[in-house]
Amino acid sequence: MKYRVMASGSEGIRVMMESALTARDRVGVQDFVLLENYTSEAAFIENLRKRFKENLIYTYIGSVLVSVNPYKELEIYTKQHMERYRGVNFYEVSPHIYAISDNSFRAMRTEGRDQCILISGESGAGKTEASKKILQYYAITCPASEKVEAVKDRLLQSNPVLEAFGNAKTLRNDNSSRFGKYMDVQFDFRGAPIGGHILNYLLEKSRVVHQNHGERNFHIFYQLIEGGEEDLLRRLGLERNAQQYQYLVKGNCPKVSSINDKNDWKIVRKAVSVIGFSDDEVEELLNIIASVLHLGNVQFGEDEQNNSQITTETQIKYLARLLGVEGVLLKEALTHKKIIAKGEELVSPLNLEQAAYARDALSKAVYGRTFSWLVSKINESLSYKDPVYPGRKSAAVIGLLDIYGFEVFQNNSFEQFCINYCNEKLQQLFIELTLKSEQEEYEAEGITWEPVQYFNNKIICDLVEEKFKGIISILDEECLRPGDASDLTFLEKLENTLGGHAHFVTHKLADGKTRKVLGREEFRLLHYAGEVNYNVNGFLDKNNDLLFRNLKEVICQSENKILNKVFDRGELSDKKRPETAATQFKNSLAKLMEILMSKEPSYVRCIKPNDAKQSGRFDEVLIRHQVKYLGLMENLRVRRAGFAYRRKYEVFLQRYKSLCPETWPNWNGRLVDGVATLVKHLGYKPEEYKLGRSKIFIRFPKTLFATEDALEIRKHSLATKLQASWRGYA
Ligand code: AOV
Ligand code: MG
Repeated sequence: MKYRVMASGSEGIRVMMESALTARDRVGVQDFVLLENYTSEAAFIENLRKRFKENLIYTYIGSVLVSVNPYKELEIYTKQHMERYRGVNFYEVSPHIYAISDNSFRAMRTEGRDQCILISGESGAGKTEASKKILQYYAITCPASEKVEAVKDRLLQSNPVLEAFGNAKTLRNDNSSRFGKYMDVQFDFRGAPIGGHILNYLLEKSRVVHQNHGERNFHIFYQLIEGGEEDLLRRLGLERNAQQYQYLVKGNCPKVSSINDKNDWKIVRKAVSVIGFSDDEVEELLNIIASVLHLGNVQFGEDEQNNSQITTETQIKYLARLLGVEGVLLKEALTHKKIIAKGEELVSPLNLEQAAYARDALSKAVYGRTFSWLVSKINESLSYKDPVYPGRKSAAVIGLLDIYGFEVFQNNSFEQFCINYCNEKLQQLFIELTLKSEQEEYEAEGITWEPVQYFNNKIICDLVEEKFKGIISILDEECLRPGDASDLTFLEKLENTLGGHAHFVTHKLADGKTRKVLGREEFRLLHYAGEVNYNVNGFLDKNNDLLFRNLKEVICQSENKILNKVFDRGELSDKKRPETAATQFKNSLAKLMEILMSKEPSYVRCIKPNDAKQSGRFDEVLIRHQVKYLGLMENLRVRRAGFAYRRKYEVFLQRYKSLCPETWPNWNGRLVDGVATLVKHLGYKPEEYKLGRSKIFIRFPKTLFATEDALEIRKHSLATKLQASWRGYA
């Protein structure tokens, strides 16, 4: 900085000084661990900024990859780049998503342990792009055979399909994931990808029937309308004009400059055939998508008794044909409600509002379940079957987690509540696995060091999920309570139970001085990533997620094979109330945490550089906020206060024993003594390492580099000697 100020008077001097600046001054350090002033947030951000300006979007904190969304295509994802990272040690090449991918892959191969790569960051930060890059890396660099090629294709092609049906334009991201995705890539003993399995989490179904201003419905609707062939649209009874469809006009945003729906349609059509959907399945799938659009256009009028009546016969005609149901029954079910009380069927007419509600509930249910079918269909196509031993599982897996990022809108509802809760859980896992476990490991190994303080968001996870007094429990209680339960009584109960909690506020509890007063229907959660106000309107309904019985009956009779599979008649006789949406989500997240805990994790922490989705803009305030809540400074301090590398004694000795005459070819004493002898011979200085109970801890990466280099040299000179001796024989 000083140089620049001095030089500003004269261009000549400036250029000279500039060229005198080392590359490091210009591009910063590639691992934050190497920052001199590593406790300074300003230095951290400055390093990110320098690198971002040079299109260096990746930087490490030890083994954690920090990635800043460039919002432009960079020439760093070519095959040549992939080759550069293949089989190369983490620190020998510049930071890259491929380095993380390769590192996990090699760890899986050498240690035989399942891996997972956890990608986090707020909405639009680049998680989905990162996960796609990782998958591409495996598809291109891993060993292949004809059969494996087909699997690789299917793995890659699953993305456009799932994105078409599960992603949408939001105000935060033009291609926002509206479902959570965890994908296992399965490898065989040679390291070839042989299959995969996807777990999906809570799709934001409400988007099917409503979008906020400036947002869109799921991509597939626009793709079909823009790209669908003439005769296909004719068959489906659709017009090539999104404005015609009530479900597509709510956000007043039919076209997005960054999206080419027509082209995407072609990509998706190709992808479904690669995955192995039959023509019939594609037809039935599109029938469902078109039906949802027709359902949205079903309108109601009122008779003299204020009972609803359908006024749009054409839609019903199409619906009956596309869904394979009886039009009369569908009409009846859309305007009446059937309940069974004391073994007797009671049918009552619906008023206008109720009928619209029933129609939307049907659209959501149909779309949501079709999405789950889609995932199971993809899983079928990716599933690995050993040709010789059908029951045999893959040798190991690498899991990729790409969920919806933390999000705050003007109006936040049940969906944001679930999404942000999910992000809390992921942050909790990060804390458990990096900050906490790192410190615990030092303790267990008897290594002395200075503990680092960090904010543990467990308190917020508990606030949401604790039994009996967590928000989800209280919500469920209201959902199950007969009588006058409503969104507002839910809010009241929250106030009574959680008032005083450090991370929970409502208008009654806010002091008005320090916090903006909230609306009467709102509660605020102080998330690890920031404050979010949630409007309770619709919480009970979305959590109940119920479909009127007679609509279910009609759909269960559908001739559409997909619907027939996903709406099971058994449900109609099921007396037990299904789990609420939030509880299902909570349980599925708990299972996900278990899966992730059982694997060796790597982390990608994505940062969004600005809210305008623009390239080249580095909004410091926004970035500082993310650096803070992602806990990157704490992450760095733990890393620096500690040791960059740790290896079990036996692993360390095994790898490097050839470098010391006393440990080569075998060391017969205690492992710790062997390692001590070895590092003494290698000239490690006392401040460079520590010996724990079962592991050696190496403070700086450069120490290990030097040792790796020595090993390379030795291997090389051995090979040269061997060649020379062969030549001698010849
Ligand atoms: P997200 O997954 O983190 O948000 P995406 O991965 O969808 O965010 O990224 C948002 C957009 O940023 C993409 O559509 C690209 O235009 C751009 N982008 C991200 N990463 C890169 C990259 N490495 N190179 C070029 N452009 C990139 V969300 O799913 O909303 O939480 O729910
Ligand atoms: Mg995404």
